[in-house]
Amino acid sequence: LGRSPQALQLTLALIKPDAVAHPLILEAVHQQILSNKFLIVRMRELLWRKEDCQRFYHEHEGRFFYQRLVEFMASGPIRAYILAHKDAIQLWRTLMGPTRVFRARHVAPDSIRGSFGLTDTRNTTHGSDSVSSASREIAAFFPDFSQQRWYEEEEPRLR
Ligand code: RTP
Ligand code: MG
Repeated sequence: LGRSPQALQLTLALIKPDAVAHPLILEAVHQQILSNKFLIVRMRELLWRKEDCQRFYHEHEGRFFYQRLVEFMASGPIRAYILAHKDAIQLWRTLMGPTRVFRARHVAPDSIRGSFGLTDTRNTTHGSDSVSSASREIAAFFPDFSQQRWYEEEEPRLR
């Protein structure tokens, strides 16, 4: 059964340590979430251990930036959100802008990374890149949250 075109989708958004450390940037990113009418389904702040980062970024193991990425993500508190919206995954990634800061500043200067990104690694936010990664990442950060129950019971009421 296909899902209706208005259906809400869940995504995982992270505000990375560079942005959580700066109150004005943290607030600006949070305001982007609100002004784009995302529903904040869950939110928490946490400090990752290096092993958590290694697991989360497993797919990048061996890349030249892996070590600094893992160290950066464990360097201070991060904020995790489960966000709901129509096409939430794509919408959040569009709002973030390109990964690389030079590109973000030129191609999407008003995007979150274009506005606040410091370097290619310290780039303010993360967003799930597919339905399957959203599901895996939501489960990693919010193990008590039942996505199936949300889609079956909450989504039809909120739509
Ligand atoms: P993300 O997973 O964080 O949403 O970002 P993405 O898909 O746009 O980027 P990806 O290629 O998956 O890389 C994951 C994170 O690794 C860091 N990175 N540093 N050249 C570098 O120094 C570099 N390249 C990537 C970034 O923090 C990126 O978000
Ligand atoms: Mg990625």
